[in-house]
Amino acid sequence: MPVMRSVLVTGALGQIGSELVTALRKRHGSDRVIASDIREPAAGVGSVEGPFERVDCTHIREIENVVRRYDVGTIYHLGALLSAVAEEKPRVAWEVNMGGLYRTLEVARQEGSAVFFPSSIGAFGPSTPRQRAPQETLQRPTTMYGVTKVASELLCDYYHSRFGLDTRGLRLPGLISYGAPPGGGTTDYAVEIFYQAIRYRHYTCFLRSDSRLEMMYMPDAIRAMMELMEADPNRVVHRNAYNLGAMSFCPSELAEEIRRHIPDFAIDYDVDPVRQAIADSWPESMDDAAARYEWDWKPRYDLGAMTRDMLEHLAVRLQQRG
Ligand code: AKB
Repeated sequence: MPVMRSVLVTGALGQIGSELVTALRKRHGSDRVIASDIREPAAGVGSVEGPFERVDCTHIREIENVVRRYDVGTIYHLGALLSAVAEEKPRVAWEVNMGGLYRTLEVARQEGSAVFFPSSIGAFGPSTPRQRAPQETLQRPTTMYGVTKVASELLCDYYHSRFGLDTRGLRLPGLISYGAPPGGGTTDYAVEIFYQAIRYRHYTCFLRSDSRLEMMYMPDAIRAMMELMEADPNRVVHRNAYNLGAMSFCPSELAEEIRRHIPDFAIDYDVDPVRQAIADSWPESMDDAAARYEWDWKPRYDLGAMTRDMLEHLAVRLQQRG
């Protein structure tokens, strides 16, 4: 029987990476999944019980060394800047998001590894239909984050058609989780609100009350990434990248849902013009029919189920932290 090649996760200490590493280690065994990040892990971080390597993805030798040393067959390349930070530092965003992906693809080409990369709802812009943005549609984003996401989709397509590389990606919506916090995204409000609701029964939101966006609970997103990478290659047509959806809501609706569990929870608004402009340029929802048809994607959490689960788990976590 052939020995399974290892899996490498870049950006493993981030919001997605920390949970993806845990899920992959459950599936393939701890020593088969290499966590890597530009930062060193804090002692006692659960997701790094297993091999960890410090890797700066803008340095090709650092990726190459790890991929060769561990015989990596699949790379989940998550190391990237999110939308609001990318607007603050567009030059760094280009270097990290594009430079990191380009070098990862080059190493994957040399070593015959498959690559997953996270595109985003941010790959769309104001000229994209706002409701149920189609799988194939206009993509003219107005943010540096969006520019890097569209360019990444195209670069992954190029490596697939030109070199036969197995590249696959998802246009992720805003992700909600109680593990590692997101850093510098436009949809981060939908995570912060839970922390503030439990701690203070109050949250000041940086987006307008009616800013509707596509969202997803992290367990669904992690399952989607793993299912996509395991999907039958003959069925994977829209590989770079699939629209992915689960629920679409605005801050006032999320607050209403939280109030079902915390009746005295209050929300007010202090709109950040930068993040509001980013949100206004994105569609409110995505049509994920291609993912459903080509690799049987189906979300498990809607707004009600996600809110219940978030509040339960986060309350326990915050109590443990004291
Ligand atoms: C962000 O807000 O930047 C991300 C995303 C939707 O890509 N969460």
